[in-house]
Amino acid sequence: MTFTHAIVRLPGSSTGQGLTTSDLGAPDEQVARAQFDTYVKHLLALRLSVIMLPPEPAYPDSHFVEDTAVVMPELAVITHPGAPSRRGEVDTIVPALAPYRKLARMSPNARMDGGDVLMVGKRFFIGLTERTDAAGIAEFTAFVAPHGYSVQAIEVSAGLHLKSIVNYVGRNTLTVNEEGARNPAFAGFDHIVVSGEEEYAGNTLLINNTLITPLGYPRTLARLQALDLPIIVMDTSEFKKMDGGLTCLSLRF
Ligand code: CIR
Repeated sequence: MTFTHAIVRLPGSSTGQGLTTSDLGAPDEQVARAQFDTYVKHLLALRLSVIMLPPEPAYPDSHFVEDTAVVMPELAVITHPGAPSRRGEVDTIVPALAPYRKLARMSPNARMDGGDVLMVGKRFFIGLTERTDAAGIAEFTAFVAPHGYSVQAIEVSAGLHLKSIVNYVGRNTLTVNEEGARNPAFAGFDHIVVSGEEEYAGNTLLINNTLITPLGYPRTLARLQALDLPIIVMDTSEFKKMDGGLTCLSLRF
C-alpha cells in the first residue's frame, strides 16, 4: 500500500505516565519530544501529508495513535483498545480519520490494539495478546472480509503487540523472533530473525519502500541493509521506555 498521509499526535505533559512493562526508567519529556519531531521530519521527507493532532494529557499513551485504528484503502476500523485506560483515545481519532475513510467501529465486547494488526497486501496477521482477543479478531474479520482481505490469528507470547517484533520490511521479508520464525503462517516469507538484545529492532517501519529502523541494533541493521532499500536510522530511546516504537507513533494511509 502506498501511503500519502500520516496521523500523529504530539506527546503531551503526561508523557511518561502511561502504561509500560519496561524497566528502562522514566522517559525524558524533552528528549521524547525531540525524537517525535525527528520522526515527523522523516515522514515529511518521505512526502507524506502529516496530520498533527494536539496532545491529550488525559491519555498519556495517546501519542501511540497506531493502536486506535486500522486503516486500509476501503475503510478504517476504529478499535476498542485492550487497555481500559486507552479506550477514550478512539473518540479523538474518529474526527481525524472521518474525512479520509468510511469508518467501522468495533463494539465494546471486543478488544483490539492496532499494534497487533500486520497488513501485508490483502492479508492481515493479527496477534492474540493481552490487548487483542478472539472477539476482536472476529469483529475485525467481519468488517474486512467483504473487501477481499484474509485474516489469520497469530499466537504471541513475547512483547506487547505482534508488531512490537513482527513487521513487513519489503522484498517479501518479515522481521520475526524465533517464535515467529517457527510459525507456519509466516512460512511464505523470508525472515530477519531478531532475538535477545536486538528484538526491539523488529519494530522497523516500511513507508513507500523506505525503512525507518531504531538506532542501536547493528546486527538487524546489517540484515536490513541487505534488502537494498533506503534506510533511515533514528533514536527512539524514550519511546522504548514506554513499550512503544516507530510503528506505534503514526497511522499511515
Ligand atoms: C501501551 O502500553 O499501550 C503503550 N505504553 C505502548 C503502546 C505501543 N503501541 C504499539 O506498539 N502499537
